Amino acid sequence: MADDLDLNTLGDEELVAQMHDDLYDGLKTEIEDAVHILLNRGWTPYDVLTQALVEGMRIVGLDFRDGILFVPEVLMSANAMKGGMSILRPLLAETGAPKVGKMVIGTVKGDIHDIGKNLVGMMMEGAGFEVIDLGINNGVEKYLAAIEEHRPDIVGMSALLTTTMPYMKVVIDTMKEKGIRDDYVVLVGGAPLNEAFANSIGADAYCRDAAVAVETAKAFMAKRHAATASRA
Ligand code: B12
Repeated sequence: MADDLDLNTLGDEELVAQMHDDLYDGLKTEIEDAVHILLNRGWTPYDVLTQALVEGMRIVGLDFRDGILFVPEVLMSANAMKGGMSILRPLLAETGAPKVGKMVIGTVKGDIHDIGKNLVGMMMEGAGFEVIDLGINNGVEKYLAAIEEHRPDIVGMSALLTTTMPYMKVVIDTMKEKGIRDDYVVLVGGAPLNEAFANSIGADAYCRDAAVAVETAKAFMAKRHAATASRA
């Protein structure tokens, strides 16, 4: 962003376009300022997240794919995105509603991508779920320990690399071996996945984005509650 540009003087549309540029350039402070400005103008946290941040990151992703941006630059963008997300996170979680369910979520072993996972976690919190975030690079033992400790309803795994997505099957197979697979709903996501892959590894569902993750999780919770009620 040019030093003399005052973000406050921009209209909403221009400001969002400027945020896409600033995200591209990895300008964290500018992104944080712009998030505050939009919120002060009455934007919902969800709209700021999707229209300004997620859309900006999508553009970064395209140029990374095409070899126009490289890892250090994308890291700067990711850092700027996280700055914006940390402002929105408490606002999205502010529902005050009783907890709908509990989710353990993590990125699988060998994979350090966490923006998508974090978004899913934030949106799930916003929808009333308690979320235990295991972070990145999780081996099967981490998932098992978290399942044991937290007894979640849902286990979520994220993978952004074609080389790491097969690891999800390792986790599910180990759950089967231990006889606990059917006690949990397993949701998987990440850009290289699809429904066929999720079915092939024995997951309950693939979710293409955070909004679908929330809908899917709620649907599974409704089924679980119905099943518990019919047994009672
Ligand atoms: C940002 C980024 C990085 C950053 C990550 C920073 C961070 N803290 O996450 C950095 C620079 C570190 C990075 C590194 C690498 N990256 Co990278 N990265 C990306 C990029 C540009 C964007 C990913 C992203 O954040 N998207 C935005 C979020 C919002 O979307 P999302 O992750 O898909 O998540 C949504 C859904 O998938 C879903 N979802 C995701 N997880 C889950 C989990 C559950 C449970 C559910 C229900 C849903 C769900 O909901 C999310 C929200 O809507 C992608 C390109 C792309 N288009 O995906 C490449 C990409 C994933 N990276 C790629 C590569 C190759 C790498 C590196 C190997 C590069 C290198 N040569 O070193 C390393 C790998 C390091 C490692 N071991 O993990 C490739 C993967 C290719 C492949 N087929 O495997 C991609 C596709 C780029 C490309 N086209 O070449 N990367």
